[in-house]
Amino acid sequence: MSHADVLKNLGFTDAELTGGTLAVRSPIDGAEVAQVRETTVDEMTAVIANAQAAFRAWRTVPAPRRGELVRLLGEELRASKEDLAALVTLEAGKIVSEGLGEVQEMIDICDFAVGISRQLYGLTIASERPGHTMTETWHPMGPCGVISAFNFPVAVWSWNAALALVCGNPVIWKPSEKTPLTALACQKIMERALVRFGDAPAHLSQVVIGGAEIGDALVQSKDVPVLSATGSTRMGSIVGPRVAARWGRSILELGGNNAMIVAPSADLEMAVRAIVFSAVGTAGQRCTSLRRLIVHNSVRDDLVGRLKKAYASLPVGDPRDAATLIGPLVDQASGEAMQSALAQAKEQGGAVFGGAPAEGPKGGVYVQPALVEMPGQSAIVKHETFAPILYVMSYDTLDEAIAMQNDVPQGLSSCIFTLDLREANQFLSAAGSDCGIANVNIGPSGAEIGGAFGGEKETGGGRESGADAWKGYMRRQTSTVNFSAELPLAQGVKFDI
Ligand code: UN1
Repeated sequence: MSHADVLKNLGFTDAELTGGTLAVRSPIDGAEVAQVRETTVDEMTAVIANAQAAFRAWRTVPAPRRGELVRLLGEELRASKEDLAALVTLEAGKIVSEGLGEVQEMIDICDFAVGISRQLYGLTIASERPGHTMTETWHPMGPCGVISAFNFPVAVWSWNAALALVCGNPVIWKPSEKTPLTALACQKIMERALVRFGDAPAHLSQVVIGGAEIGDALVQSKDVPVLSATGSTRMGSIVGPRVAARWGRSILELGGNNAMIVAPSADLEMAVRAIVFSAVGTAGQRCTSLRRLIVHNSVRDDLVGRLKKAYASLPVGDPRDAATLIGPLVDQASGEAMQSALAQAKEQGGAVFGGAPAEGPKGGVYVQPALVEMPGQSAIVKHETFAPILYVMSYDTLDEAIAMQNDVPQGLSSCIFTLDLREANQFLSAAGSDCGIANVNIGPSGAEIGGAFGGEKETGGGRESGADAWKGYMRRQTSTVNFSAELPLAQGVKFDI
């Protein structure tokens, strides 16, 4: 199917795809796919006011009824799965299976959120005073801003939107400037769900297109009480303090520098498969991508030999071809960042295998994934480069390996390959991995929506998806009700007038 057909199937008109100020290029071949209209900073005032108006109506709709909207969104996503996935491939350069997987992740969170819409549980609390009851209730917060990155151009919005909507909050989404079309397509899918729902307030779901100044309007507005931002640590270090300064709540999903420890007892055949998927999948452009391999000295040569063999035959190329496993990097700047990281790694004592430009459609940035054997965790290893570079280090004792795994500024995802129960549990213990995600015998990427997703340190501390992530989108209220004819004070305080 041509990309013109995909855009038509998703409901785009020619007028929406031409004449705008933002040129959209496909990483596949650098060709311009559309020129979309950008939101102006002046328009942001009305966007936020409209979200506030939607909030006043939506917050009183019963939560299970709000869940019905998200159920319909899930149905519409199922109906548009192939087209939206094809657009993800076109605009973000993901291979077909990963594009489909990303849309599936959206459907999964919708299903999850529908269930949550009937489980926004508070507490009944034992009061110390006779004739009193205490309860805790969760209420909607207000408009929720979502700033997302190019690499998961649609799923990140859905993790936030599905929960925010059942929690009673409108959503304003600022996607990456690199992937506005997928966001506009999601908005169209959402609008179909809204029509079927019937009586939702206008402006419950809005998309704003533009650069940092548009995002900043959300970041700075006290009328956007929840701000969820996914992207670089640099971006988060600006957004976090600004939201805090106006007493807003931020949910930050920033950089990762994810490691795998490979212990002497590891099933190396399985480890190789896990390493290759997590290090080169999505061309190393996931926040959960495997970037550091910490391998026991006794199995190092065997493992590195197997990896070099696997790396040498990986199919790089047009992500639309069924045989391709590694599509393009998102743009020229990414290619340059990769080459610069490899040069720094060499200066810091690394031996580079791979990493050269690869064949692919003209105009796209295609690279061979790189394996870099490092003498230790030098500066470049501690830095997240969004490209398929895997640094390999070795260790002798598990304590040493865990210390190395934790000795980076980021704290998103981690894993160990071992068949030794003691080692696995040490890795998962309080003295083990310091990351938000710690796995055993699977790689660090490809998390399911049932678990809380996010990480510590420079990863930002936010959590999306998972059992109680909904609490991040609601405010908590404690109520004490006196049904007696007395007025006893807590803590035995006497205050007779
Ligand atoms: C991201 O790269 O921003 O765990 C998110 C994963 C996916 C999400 C990645 N479920 O790899």
